[in-house]
Amino acid sequence: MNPSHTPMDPEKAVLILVDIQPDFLPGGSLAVEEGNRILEPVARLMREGPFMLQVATQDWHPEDHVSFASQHPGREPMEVIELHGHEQTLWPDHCVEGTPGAELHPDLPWERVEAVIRKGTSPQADSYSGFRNNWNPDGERPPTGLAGYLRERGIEEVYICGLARDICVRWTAEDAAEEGFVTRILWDLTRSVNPSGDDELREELEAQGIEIVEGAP
Ligand code: VGL
Ligand code: ZN
Repeated sequence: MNPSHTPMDPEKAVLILVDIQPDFLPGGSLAVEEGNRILEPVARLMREGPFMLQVATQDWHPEDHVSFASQHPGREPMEVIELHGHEQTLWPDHCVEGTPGAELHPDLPWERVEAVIRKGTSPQADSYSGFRNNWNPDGERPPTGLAGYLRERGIEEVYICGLARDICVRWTAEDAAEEGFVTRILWDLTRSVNPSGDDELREELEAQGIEIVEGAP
């Protein structure tokens, strides 16, 4: 870890594993370039890492989910529309509930994980962050309960890995920081949908007090 960071206290630290699912890996329907490269080091961290608590998020959409371009006649994946007053990227169909692409990736030791937060389960709203849904039709971002769960467990530090760095990892980190957790992204254990924006992303995250950790925590 970067020596400028306060050292971690394993008793107060959670590892959040974001959306490590086959649809986000090469060969999947919303494949993140090099997403497979994180699998081995993440598995090692889950087995041998210092964290007293591990939780996961799982993107889990109904087949008619509003984020799917297929639900918007004439639209293509990656187009941006306005939805409930905010920008919404339209995605290829992905992580449809109950399909193999939506499973927690079979190569990882999920038995170590105490809680799995499924998100994006409502047809009408997307959900990138593990802490709060994206905006619903009422213009609210309802909490998932994860912040309270972590606080009740005495957690003060949040370490985040998984996919995708520039979407769900980013939103999860921003909400964690806003909830008052010391928030660190395990940069090497994430990959972006759009890697060309990584330098800018890093600056924007650091400006919000989110720490970028390279190498092992
Ligand atoms: C994600 C786009 C759509 C992610 C989920 O896990 O980063 N990205 N749904
Ligand atoms: Zn999704």
